[in-house]
Amino acid sequence: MAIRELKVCLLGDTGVGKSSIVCRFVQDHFDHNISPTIGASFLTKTVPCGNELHKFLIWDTAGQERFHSLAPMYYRGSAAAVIVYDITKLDSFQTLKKWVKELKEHGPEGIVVAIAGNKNDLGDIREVPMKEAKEFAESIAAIFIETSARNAVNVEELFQKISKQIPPLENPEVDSNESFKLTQQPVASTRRCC
Ligand SMILES: Nc1nc2c(ncn2[C@@H]2O[C@H](COP(=O)(O)OP(=O)(O)O)[C@@H](O)[C@H]2O)c(=O)[nH]1
Ligand SMILES: [Mg+2]
Repeated sequence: MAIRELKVCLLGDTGVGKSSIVCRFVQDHFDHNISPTIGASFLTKTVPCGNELHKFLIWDTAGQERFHSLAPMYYRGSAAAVIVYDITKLDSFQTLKKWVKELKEHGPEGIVVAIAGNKNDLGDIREVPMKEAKEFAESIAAIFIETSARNAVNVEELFQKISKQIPPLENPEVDSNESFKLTQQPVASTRRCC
């Protein structure tokens, strides 16, 4: 079975749960006291998709404004971007819209965009209606899903949806689609395991 390496980056405000989503996906673990990401961290996970294996090379970025200028290093050459907001923080949904704009203007052509409304276990203090987020995602042809890294809700599904949206290789023997390969290793990164 052909293995395809797919670079994926996670973008979004600090505290929305990007690292927790990655941690849940890769290690099926949730850490209530997860430490803030500095720069970015890198993890991988391989999943089957049809006749292929998708090896996700996941760059989990730091959400702080001071790291924003590093973001292009992580979305450059990415097959997909997961933009995460916190359903209990309206501000984080506004930030998401800024990321969508930035990706549209500077991101790789054809990048798969997935919008993840995280912390859906906190529905009683929700600030972002699901309908509004879903309609926004539809308007930009993005994947939409609400997740809970804490309760392991829809995290696998998020990456499955991304996998399905990546067009299969015409010739699986040769991975010739350069835009989907990891072309450049960012220099400012820390390797952190959750
Ligand atoms: N209730 C709840 N808390 C979460 C969830 N995901 C993350 N958190 C918490 O939100 C805080 C920030 O998470 P973190 O993954 O560091 O966010 P990041 O800055 O976007 O990487 C931490 O206290 C997490 O425990 C979730 O799905 N539900
Ligand atoms: Mg983080």
